[in-house]
Amino acid sequence: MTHSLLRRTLLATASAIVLMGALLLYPQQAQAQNKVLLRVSTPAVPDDWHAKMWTVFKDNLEKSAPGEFDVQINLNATLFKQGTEPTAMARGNLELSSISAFDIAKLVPEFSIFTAGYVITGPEHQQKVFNGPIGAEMFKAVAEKMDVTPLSTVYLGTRQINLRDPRNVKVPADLKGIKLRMPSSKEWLFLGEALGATATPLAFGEVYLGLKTGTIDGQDNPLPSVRAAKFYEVTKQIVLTSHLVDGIFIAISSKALNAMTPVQQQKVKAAAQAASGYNNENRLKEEGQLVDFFKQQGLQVTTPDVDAFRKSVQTTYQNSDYAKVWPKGLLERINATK
Ligand code: KDO
Repeated sequence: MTHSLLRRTLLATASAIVLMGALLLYPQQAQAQNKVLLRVSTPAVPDDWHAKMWTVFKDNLEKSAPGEFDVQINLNATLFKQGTEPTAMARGNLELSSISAFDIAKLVPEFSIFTAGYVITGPEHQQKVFNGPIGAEMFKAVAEKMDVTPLSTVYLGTRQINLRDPRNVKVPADLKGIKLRMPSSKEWLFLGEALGATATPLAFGEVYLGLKTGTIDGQDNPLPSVRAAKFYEVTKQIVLTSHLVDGIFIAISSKALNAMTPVQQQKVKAAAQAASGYNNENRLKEEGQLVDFFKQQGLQVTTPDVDAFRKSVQTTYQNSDYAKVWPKGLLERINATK
């Protein structure tokens, strides 16, 4: 053996010994490096069910695959701005989020059928549609066009209108001139306009202040989110329009999913199901109890002519460009799903 070869062999042996020593001394750090990183980003506030469900997701994975995953939960849109999550996931900068039909419709236009008011009729209908053949077809298109894979359907709740100042609202015309905050995309703004209001874009995190200062006259959200984000502190009325049975989808970057073993993929899917199950059960229960809570807080809770809202919103969508890209017969199939 030449002198230099001997030196290199000795050096390699020494580094191997140092590495083995480090692994023995710091097994946790070594393990952390091998863990599958799952970063979660959501605009949800900590006290909302679809924020808490991520802890269920994390705990479920920790039980089924101890030490295999490093789940990092980021709430309040601190990691990615609301609505930018799908792009971040497709680029590999984010692994998980809960994405809305509105986010999806930007890239999968036919998905806009689920952004239309009064299409899905209730939480059960929602689960049946998305857990059946329609969901399978639509999710396939999502995976193909967006590089993200939906894992489960989360009931966000039924959206209601929430106003800063009380107003007699019976039909859409009664919302004329109302600056109704909607999330920032044209699909959301269209829904606000279809309700008869002047839709004003604003991120979820800015709504409380907007209501407080009066830069907006109202907002729409499901009742559990009105409670969790404390919008009832800065508003005086809830109008029960029930205009959108809203769903979000726990989705994972396809790149991240494909890098896992089949067993890990199954465990991640099961954890997503457990998380949405937890949300759906608790949110539904709470949604049924909140009218009393808001009344106790001094808010007026009123019921408009929901049929008038339904007719007007449905006609607006049917006559829009959105309906032109809905696959033939899809609306009828959704309506027939029981
Ligand atoms: C909202 O901004 O009004 C909305 O309800 C839209 C949903 O798609 C979802 O992003 C939700 O906010 C956030 O998760 C905060 O609850």
